[in-house]
Amino acid sequence: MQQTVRTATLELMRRLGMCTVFGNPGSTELALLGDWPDDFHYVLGLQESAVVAMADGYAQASGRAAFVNLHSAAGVGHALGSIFTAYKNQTPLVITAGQQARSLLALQPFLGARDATEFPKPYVKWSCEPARPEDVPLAIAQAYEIAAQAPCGPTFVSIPSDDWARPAASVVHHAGSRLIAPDPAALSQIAGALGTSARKAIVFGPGVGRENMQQEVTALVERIGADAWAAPLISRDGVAQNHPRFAGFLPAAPGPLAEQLAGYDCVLVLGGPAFLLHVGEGLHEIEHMPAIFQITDDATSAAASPLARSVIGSLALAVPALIGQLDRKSPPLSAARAAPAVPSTESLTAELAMHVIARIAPDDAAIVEEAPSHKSAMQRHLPVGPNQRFYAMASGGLGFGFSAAVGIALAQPERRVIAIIGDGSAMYSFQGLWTAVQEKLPVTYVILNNGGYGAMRAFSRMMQIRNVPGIEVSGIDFVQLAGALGCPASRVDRPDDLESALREAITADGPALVEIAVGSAIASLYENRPS
Ligand SMILES: Cc1ncc(C[n+]2csc(CCOP(=O)(O)OP(=O)(O)O)c2C)c(N)n1
Repeated sequence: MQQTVRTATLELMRRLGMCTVFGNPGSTELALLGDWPDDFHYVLGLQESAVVAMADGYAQASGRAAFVNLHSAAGVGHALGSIFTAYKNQTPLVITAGQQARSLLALQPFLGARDATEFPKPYVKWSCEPARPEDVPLAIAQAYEIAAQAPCGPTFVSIPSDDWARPAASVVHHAGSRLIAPDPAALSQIAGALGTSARKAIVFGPGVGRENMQQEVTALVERIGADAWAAPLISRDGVAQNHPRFAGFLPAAPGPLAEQLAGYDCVLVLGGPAFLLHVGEGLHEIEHMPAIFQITDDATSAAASPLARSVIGSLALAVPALIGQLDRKSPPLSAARAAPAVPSTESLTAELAMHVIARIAPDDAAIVEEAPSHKSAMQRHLPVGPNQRFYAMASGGLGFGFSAAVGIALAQPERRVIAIIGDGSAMYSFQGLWTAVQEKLPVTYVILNNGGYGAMRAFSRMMQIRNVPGIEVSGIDFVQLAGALGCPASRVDRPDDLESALREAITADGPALVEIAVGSAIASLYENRPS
């Protein structure tokens, strides 16, 4: 039987393992979606920013590229914030969008996307509207390869609606190798520096989780007796936060960062930018940091870290090679890290909520965080264990966590996903809850409701800027919101009710939501030292 663009594309997607499609449909996508095959799962998101965030979570948790289908320019427009975040997260996504029929395009039609390939730039690695309909499957194969090559990220293909029915040939596609071999001489130099160093630190970035190298990096830390620090604004898990050598979270402010690293004579940054900064405080001080090496698969990020001596390579090759060059004898491990102090049970605080979640969360839970002013409470009281997973966004753009939790649960249904989300952040992609309900996913939403944008309150105080409008957000009833979308929900106003509400939500069959009234006390930002 003669293949069409549609059948050749579906065949390719099967071979690439992309049979889950995250989308929101319109008339320009119908020719793809009609007679939807039984072996494909269409995951409907009710707004495109939620669609892409779900796909981002799915791709991160499954470790492979996810497929997205959006509706022409308006759908891509809604999705742009999440595309920016996926780009910063270095998540491989093949994003497709419908385009008006080629036969109409010259007439400036309804739904026609002008300069469609330009619209998502610069936050896609590659963008294409194939010159001929029959080139669509090949464009998708190329989009997949480019998305999955380091540094991973989203790619974009715009597809005119009349292309799908046109004849096309099957695509011959052989997946390329994705690993980048580091320069052995440069690795020997790092091994030499670590070997002679008296006080060494390993800083693990999000690349460690992305490459699934948590165990190997932990073995390296143990082998050399280094302190293990989480990179500033870490967005994935790495060395377990209850490991005896875990030292804490580096701040995203250059002065405090330099202060934390001042006592070391050798620092090795693995899988992350060196360093992701948020505020400029003490910028000149980073010049006085100790010798810094980094191993990353992202040459552009390496170039933006002038202080570090960079080796470009995959951690999957670099870390075992480095371990092979080091002394065989590991220094003894100190006793396990002391458990964090128990927060007061007098009032209902984010600290107390984190403490209770830490106690009752399954030891293989996936924790999602998007509660900016409560980051340090989480870092103090909810240490991510060796079998747990952690996801946050690397971009600074809110709207990722709530929907990413849906994609993570779809990819790893055996894990309980616990999404800890601020009331402000929740409202950027609350539509994700509808999908979680429809798909019956084991996601527990914990909404820390402080009646507004706590991080903005904290920044205003830090920057001594007064009377800022638009940061108090009262009057949202999350229990009713969740109920309207079919999700069981409860609200906690007293410390005594916290544990039972959380236990119920964490053991629920499908999704559940707990809204916790944490009060509006202004949190301190960048106090990231563990207690
Ligand atoms: C898309 C987007 N819009 C606005 C901001 C600015 N912003 C940073 S933190 C924040 C408040 C978030 O509030 P919430 O989720 O309730 O967490 P809290 O800060 O109260 O802990 C806002 C609006 C942003 N980072 N991203």
